[in-house]
Amino acid sequence: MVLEKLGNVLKLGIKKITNAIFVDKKLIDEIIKDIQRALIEADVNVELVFALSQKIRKLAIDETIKGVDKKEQLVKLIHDEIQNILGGEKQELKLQKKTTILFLGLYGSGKTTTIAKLGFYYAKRGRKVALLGLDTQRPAAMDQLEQMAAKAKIPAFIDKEEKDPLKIIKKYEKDLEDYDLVIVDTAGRDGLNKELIKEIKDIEKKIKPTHRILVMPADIGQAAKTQAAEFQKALSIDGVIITRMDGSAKAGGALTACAETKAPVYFIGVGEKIHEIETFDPSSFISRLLGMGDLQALLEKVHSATTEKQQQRMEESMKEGKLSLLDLYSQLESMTQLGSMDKILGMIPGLGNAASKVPKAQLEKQEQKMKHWKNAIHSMTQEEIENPELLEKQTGRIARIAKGSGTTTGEIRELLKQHKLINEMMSSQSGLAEGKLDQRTLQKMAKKFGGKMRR
Ligand SMILES: Nc1nc2c(ncn2[C@@H]2O[C@H](COP(=O)(O)OP(=O)(O)O)[C@@H](O)[C@H]2O)c(=O)[nH]1
Ligand SMILES: [Mg+2]
Repeated sequence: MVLEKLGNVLKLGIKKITNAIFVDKKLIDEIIKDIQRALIEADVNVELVFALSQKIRKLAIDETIKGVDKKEQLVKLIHDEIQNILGGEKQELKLQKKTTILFLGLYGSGKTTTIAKLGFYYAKRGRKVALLGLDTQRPAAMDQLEQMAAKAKIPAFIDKEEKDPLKIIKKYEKDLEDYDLVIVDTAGRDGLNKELIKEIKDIEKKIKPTHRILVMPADIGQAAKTQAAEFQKALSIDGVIITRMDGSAKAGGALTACAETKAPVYFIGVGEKIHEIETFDPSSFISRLLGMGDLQALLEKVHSATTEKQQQRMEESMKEGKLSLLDLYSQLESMTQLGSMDKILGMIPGLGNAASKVPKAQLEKQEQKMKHWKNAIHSMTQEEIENPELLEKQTGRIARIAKGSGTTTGEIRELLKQHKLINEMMSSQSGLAEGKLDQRTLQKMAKKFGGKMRR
């Protein structure tokens, strides 16, 4: 499908957000630029593209949301906004016990083909379907409907001689009473002119259709907006089917244009064959673009990628013998998700066993403390997270952070001390540089770490 490229760009953007440790301005600018280009290539209205970029940027610079929360919200925002510009919630064509659907559209839009497809679609779902041919304008129109109906194995009521659609209606009125779904083919025109409007209105008066559906080909792109609006005004259509979605670079334009005019897209045509019709659901459409089940699956990926990445980073820092406050931050963050204190111990290479030596109640108490620390780190600037020495030098900062995070200056001092301690322990162990430790050093470390925690 043509929109595949848009899907790839969105997938890449989401992956970049997912894997980033910090969602910074540079990253956001880059992602916005990619998404903009892809949306415009998919023929989406520039204004919509711009509005989406603004929303992403606004959320990205929002200081009150941090870490995984920010990533999660960004991914959700991109997903939801694209779903909105595609039409939001799925709208279903509601059939009654007896339903008549009147098809409208210009020449060559795909009416006749789509009527047969839709008949086939509903016949398979147990409806008793008949097609009624009222296109008396085109010489071969009735033959075409007859052939298509044969492919769908449903009856078509046609008259190859009669030129007055109203007479054809009268002729088959009785026969059609036996069917619970009648789909009506009408003549098109080059444009929506008075003649076409009158013809449709006359037919409508006689048939009293349940639905009036406009058929438009995807190739018209954003022009779908004007066309849908015109048909809505003149003939109060209640929905749209977009055909030729399989081949047009303007498919995105046609889809989003319909959403703008609030004309629900019920079905899309994705090929010339009788079964090549699909219901249109913005949310599953995006899932397909993103190659991901649903939003939930996407968000789960944000979480798992975050912890994997953080773990990797942590291990690297360990090897270098330096654990920054940033690493501690990452760990605290993933811990709150993973939920247990012994995870952090387990993540330190070679310290896995030490976890079992710390009593359970102790761990729970420590977890509580960790939550406070996490809040405190949330209230720090990026500069402070990267250079905690700043806090020791300028104690005013500690007071500010404590106030902002609902913690005490004592707790923050303890966090800094703890962080320093871990670093000291690590740099004093030369073995760590190679990522391995002997048994005695390990035990010493575990004791020291556990001992500190007991306070
Ligand atoms: N590739 C493709 N072609 C389609 C689709 N729907 C219709 N067509 C083609 O579009 C052309 C016009 O279709 P037709 O049903 O005759 O349009 P009408 O004049 O509105 O009745 C035909 O060649 C169809 O085969 C579609 O979903 N995909
Ligand atoms: Mg036709």
